[in-house]
Amino acid sequence: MTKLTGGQIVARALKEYGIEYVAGIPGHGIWSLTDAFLEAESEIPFIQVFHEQSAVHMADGYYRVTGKPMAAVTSIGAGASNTVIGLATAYTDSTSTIVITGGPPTHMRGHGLLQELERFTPNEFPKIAEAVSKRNWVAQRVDELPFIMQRLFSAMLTGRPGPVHLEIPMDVQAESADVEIHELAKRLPIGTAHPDPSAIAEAANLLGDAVRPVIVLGGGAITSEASPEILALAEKWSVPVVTTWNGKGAFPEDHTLFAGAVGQTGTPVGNAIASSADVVIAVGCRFTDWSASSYAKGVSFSIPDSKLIHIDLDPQEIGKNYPAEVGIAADAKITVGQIADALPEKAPDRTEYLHELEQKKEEWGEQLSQRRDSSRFPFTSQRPLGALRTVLPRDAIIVAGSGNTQGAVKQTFPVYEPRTHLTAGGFSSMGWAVPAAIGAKLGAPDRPVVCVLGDGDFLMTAQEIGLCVTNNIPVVFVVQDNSGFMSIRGGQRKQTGRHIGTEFNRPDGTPYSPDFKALGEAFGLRSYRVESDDQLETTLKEAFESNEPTLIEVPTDRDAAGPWVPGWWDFPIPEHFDEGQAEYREIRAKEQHL
Ligand SMILES: Cc1ncc(C[n+]2csc(CCOP(=O)(O)OP(=O)(O)O)c2C)c(N)n1
Ligand SMILES: [Mg+2]
Repeated sequence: MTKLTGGQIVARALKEYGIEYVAGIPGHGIWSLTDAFLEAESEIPFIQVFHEQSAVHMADGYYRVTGKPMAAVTSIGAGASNTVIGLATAYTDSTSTIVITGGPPTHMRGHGLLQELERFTPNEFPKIAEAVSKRNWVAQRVDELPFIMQRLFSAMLTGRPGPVHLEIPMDVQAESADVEIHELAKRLPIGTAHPDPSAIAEAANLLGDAVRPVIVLGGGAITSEASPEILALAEKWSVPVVTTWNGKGAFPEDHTLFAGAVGQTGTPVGNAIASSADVVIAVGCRFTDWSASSYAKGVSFSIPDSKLIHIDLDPQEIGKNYPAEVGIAADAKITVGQIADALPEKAPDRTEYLHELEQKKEEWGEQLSQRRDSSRFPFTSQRPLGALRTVLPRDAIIVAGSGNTQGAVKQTFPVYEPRTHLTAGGFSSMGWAVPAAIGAKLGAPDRPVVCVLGDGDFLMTAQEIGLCVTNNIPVVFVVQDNSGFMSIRGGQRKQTGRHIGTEFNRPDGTPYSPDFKALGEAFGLRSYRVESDDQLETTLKEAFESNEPTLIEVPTDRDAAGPWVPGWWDFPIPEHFDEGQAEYREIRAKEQHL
């Protein structure tokens, strides 16, 4: 037993349980905890950010690259409230991060002290955090903190990953007790959930008879490290593979069996193959409206009549959006391996199916090249991505912002390894990419990390580029400047034929952009503005060779189209707009989720 303060207990547990970095902003509500990071037994590098949202996004990016959690720490009230979008993004995409916030002292609760939310019930922040975390604690006593810390790690490291939140009242951080940090290994199960043998037999049977099977990979395929087993299954049984946003990277995109992305901004090939399959094997994929084209039959999927083998660690995902012929609530890596083993040795002849796939890919390649290889200036959304792919090694990490770049990266920038493509897919939070890329580089210091994002997304957390200088983290930021939220303007025009609040303009109506190169310089980054098409590759090369924090502004045509939209997305059109109404109603009538 050792006499430790609450702050010391939490800091020691974080260190003993393997946390390598803590990010955050100290305030009076968390001083007793942050102070403990100065002591040898609980010393953890502290990365001081400029906005608490970024601390959580940074931990999220770090997790997506390493599979290991990192912690974010904030003060009480205002600082804590700034973490909500970070938690929500991590929760939606199932990434494990720890958020620790200070809270009002237990003897002060409800008195409306500085930064306390209390007008409905005393100390209300934990209620807000509840909705955006996998599990959530408010410590009541200092001597329960060792228990809380092992429960917190248990929640993050078992089952479906997700962010956890702990609030520690200021008095609980400061008081001490005789305690021991619990041994984590004795609080965690060995291994993971294996599939039911009868489910494997059924899946192998169904797949055994399939004529046009397809594998759909979601983020869970990456989380469970299932890529080698997926590759073996696809090759053994000649099954084409499509990926969702978060599944991108789970399968090498230069493989003959790779069909493309699926969904609204998937590819025509991915959607054609997935929607015409007779058997769909979904791995760690929850079938979001985005990946499933709002469930309109025949666009991205046709389930039914396609028969679904659905593998997910979370049983609640089985049957949520599509009925499953075989639902398997188990670890994806083990399950896919067992299904492959259960199939006969001799693969069926799929010459015709694979020939069709190859032809469709050729056509798509030609279509893609029109925007990717275009020399128009200002650039298309795709041209810088084509250039980046030629400059970067296979294992480089790309972090995509919201807006046009997110879909354009999915379609235009092939990746070959898991954890090399990061996107805040499910919550699509603007402001996520900059700090997530910094977290990614912390997790993979020896590999190039590029963050490609729009001007709008960048301006939500642009200040964090300063962290690359204060902590010597050489991320390259490629900012696509098109003076506005152009993806949203595109959507507005499609919906109602007009637009509002999406162009950045001066009072006289001319486009407005801050000087991003100057902004990069102001923060101490190596900075460029690409002034012509022929400067693009050389600038990118120079940036990566310098191995310094770098910002590259790429002027992007406001009217250059974003990604192609081969799928569909259900956004209701106001009834007084006739145009598009009939088409909207017609496709909506094909939705299969109800
Ligand atoms: C926090 C947040 N607010 C609003 C949105 C809705 N939204 C999605 S993309 C986008 C515009 C993105 O603009 P920019 O980053 O410049 O990319 P562009 O569309 O111009 O390529 C908006 C407002 C969002 N995803 N996240
Ligand atoms: Mg923009």
